[in-house]
Amino acid sequence: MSVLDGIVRVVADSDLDGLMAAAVLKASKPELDVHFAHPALLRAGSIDHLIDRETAICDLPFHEDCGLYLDHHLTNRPNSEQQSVFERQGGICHWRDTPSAARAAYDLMKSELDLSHLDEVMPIVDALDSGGISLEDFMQDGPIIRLSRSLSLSDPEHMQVVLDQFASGFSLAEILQSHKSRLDALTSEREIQAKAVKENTRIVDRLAICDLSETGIRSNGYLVTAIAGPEAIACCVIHGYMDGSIEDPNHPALGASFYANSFREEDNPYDLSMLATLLDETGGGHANACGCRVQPAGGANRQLIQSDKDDNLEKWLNLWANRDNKMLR
Ligand SMILES: [Mn+2]
Repeated sequence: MSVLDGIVRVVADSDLDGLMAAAVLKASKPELDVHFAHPALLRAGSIDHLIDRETAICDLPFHEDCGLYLDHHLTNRPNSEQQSVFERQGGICHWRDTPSAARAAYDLMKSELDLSHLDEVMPIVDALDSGGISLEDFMQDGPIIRLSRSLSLSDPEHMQVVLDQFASGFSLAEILQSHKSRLDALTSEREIQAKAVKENTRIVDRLAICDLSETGIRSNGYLVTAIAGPEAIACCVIHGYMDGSIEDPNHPALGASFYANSFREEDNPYDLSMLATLLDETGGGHANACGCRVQPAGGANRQLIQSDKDDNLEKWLNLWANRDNKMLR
């Protein structure tokens, strides 16, 4: 008996954590068919056709029709009523308060099979997914950090290759070596990102706001907060395109990600997911890392216009201004 009995496919988030969680499952059951997605796609129902009792969902929002649910995001956790209905219908819920979904998958499977080839990479997956990377390691931009940056829905083939390598027992060194030229190119890409972040970031009321919309450049929170410095408690990164779509990885919808500045000495006391869910009911994630799509002002159901971004930003900043009353965890 395995928890994967009856599971034939996996839908996982398209970052290193989602990929590693899927790799852990695929190590146990190599014939699993793995699809990568992102939270907004799942919440919008765009991948409902992939989700039934034969599907495991990893590192993504809960879906009541799946067979195995594996995650660690607080805002994704099914409530006890949802969970008991799900379990009565045969679903397995493995939501754990772990630093990564990969860790939750690893803990679930470790008694079934030998996962020791992943022991070296797991602590780094945990750290990357939970703000545990030191400023020094981040600035170093080592090969694993670059590998994590190389993963994107716009290159699904690369994701499948890396997935298969981790699932089939390759060592971390072999995997990094096999992608050397791709990873080397990401060193210079980061210099371009850093320049764009420097040019487009302002600090308002201790929130670093980095607007990369319409540029095609993306940045994670680590880079923005490293550049903003300790004055910023958190950051808001705006990315994507006003006429973009959540369905198009090369022209994504206008969205915002919120990250705590994990390089500061004090822990962030605020629940940033309140910002991510303030205007977008499909927004969410962790208290320290979350995101949402920019919404039409006034909640209307229409195409975005130029002023919507500023409208959303103003509302986020209003809530942020009251953070000591409204956003403490
Ligand atoms: Mn995760």
